[in-house]
Amino acid sequence: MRKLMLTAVLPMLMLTLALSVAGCGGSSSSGGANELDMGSASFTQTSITLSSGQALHMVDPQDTGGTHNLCIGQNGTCDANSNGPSDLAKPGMMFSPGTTKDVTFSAAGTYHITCTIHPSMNVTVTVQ
Ligand SMILES: [Cu+2]
Repeated sequence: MRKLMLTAVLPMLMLTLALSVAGCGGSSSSGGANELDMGSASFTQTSITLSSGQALHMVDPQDTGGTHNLCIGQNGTCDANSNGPSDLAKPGMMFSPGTTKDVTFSAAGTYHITCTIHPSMNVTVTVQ
């Protein structure tokens, strides 16, 4: 009985190990200070700080991301008079799992980014 259990559990352990190693390799270029990560219905952070002219690297992960429509605004409503990047102006920028996009904030200031699909999805971008 014990031998049977081991035979069943070992290959699963090996598979889990192999998958986690592959996962690490794939994300080696992520995690930069200018990276904004998305979950299925949220951002993984509430604020991010950039220097003027530095790109905001927006990542909607293939495995843990979701469908998002991001724009400058708050609580699910795009700001019609936003002075942020035109890509993030109303009606917004669509993301699906596996999408990565960069936008550049050319002017210093404080910007709010929200998701029209998930109104509680908000992040504050400070450009110095
Ligand atoms: Cu969303």
